[in-house]
Amino acid sequence: MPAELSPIDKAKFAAAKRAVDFVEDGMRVGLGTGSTAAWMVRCLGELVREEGLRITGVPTSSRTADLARSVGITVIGLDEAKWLDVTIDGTDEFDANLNLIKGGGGALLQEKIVATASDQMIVIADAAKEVSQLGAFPLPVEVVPFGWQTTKALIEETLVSLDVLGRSTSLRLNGQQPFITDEGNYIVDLHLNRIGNARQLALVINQIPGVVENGLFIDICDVVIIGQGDGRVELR
Ligand code: ABF
Repeated sequence: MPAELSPIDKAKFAAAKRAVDFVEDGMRVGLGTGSTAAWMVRCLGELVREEGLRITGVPTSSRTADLARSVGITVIGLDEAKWLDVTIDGTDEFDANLNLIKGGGGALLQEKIVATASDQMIVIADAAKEVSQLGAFPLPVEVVPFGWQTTKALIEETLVSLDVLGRSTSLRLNGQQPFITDEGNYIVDLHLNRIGNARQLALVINQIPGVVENGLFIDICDVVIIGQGDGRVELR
């Protein structure tokens, strides 16, 4: 373990280190985005460089692609890989059913496409990401820039019709400008406090024209590896 890590980084590192045990020679691996996933990419890079592990990585963001190349991982696109053995990614929240809110880092669309195209999705998280009910973390929704205000209004109407609590929405900004995803889209964050029926919400939001994808990952994750500040890990 790298020296001088804060307890939270020790937890993220511990989860990441355990996750790479699932990666075998010759595998095609989906590489997640975020600070926890970055530890996993570094750990995989070490195995590639020092133990000759042969893998190909499919990154879920331009940031992860840059990091993966810099640590010696061969990077290919999803269409070249076609199907992946495993994807390892972080999360913003997970619940007891291993359902997730993702997308705080803005990469939810590629993350969902890549995870769905994998035999197995492993999530790595520190213990603070565990919740009894999803929704305290704002739910990211990726929308196309054309007519985004209309799309945002339709999302708000939908929340009212579903009687979802909270309901405030905000366009994600990067300084004074809209945050732009790798696909050139915007993100609307939904401040809901808690989500009663995550499966229904995920389906209904995706039916709104202008919505590309939402950050609810329902029945996609197979295993969560929870890291603790003292380096212990727990698998769910
Ligand atoms: C990605 O990175 C995202 O889906 C999630 O939003 C975020 C988690 O970041 P971190 O690991 O830095 O907490 O996994």
